[in-house]
Amino acid sequence: MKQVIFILLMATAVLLTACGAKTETTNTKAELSLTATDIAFDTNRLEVKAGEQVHVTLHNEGVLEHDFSIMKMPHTGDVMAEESEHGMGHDMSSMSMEPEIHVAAPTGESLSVEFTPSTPGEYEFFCTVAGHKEAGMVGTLVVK
Ligand SMILES: [Cu+2]
Repeated sequence: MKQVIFILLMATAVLLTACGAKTETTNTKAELSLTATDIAFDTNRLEVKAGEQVHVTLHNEGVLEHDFSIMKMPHTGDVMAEESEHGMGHDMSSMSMEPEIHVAAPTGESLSVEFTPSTPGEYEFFCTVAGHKEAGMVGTLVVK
């Protein structure tokens, strides 16, 4: 008898999980990760869908500070960027304008930024630290 109850409980759990999974698909989130080293990103192409919430985690495995930035990209809602507890290591005052999407990770840290692109297109992402973009820390975020 105990076994029957156990099986019934298991069946209920499976049904509940199935329902839960269904509601989750209506609120999809694209999880992307990017690793920065000195001086490169591990990928130069990221693909997401318009209207989908994107969560990008930047893992800094280099000894320098690196960031993930997009100067201009149409998006809906707020851009939520994590900030390091250790403060920002680089000065961005030399930039003529602030990037709309920006997350900076000091060495050894992984920090993320969340945003929802609204318009299909190709947008450049890069590291704003002086000289890094020129050294190859640049890529394309493709919004489909
Ligand atoms: Cu960099």
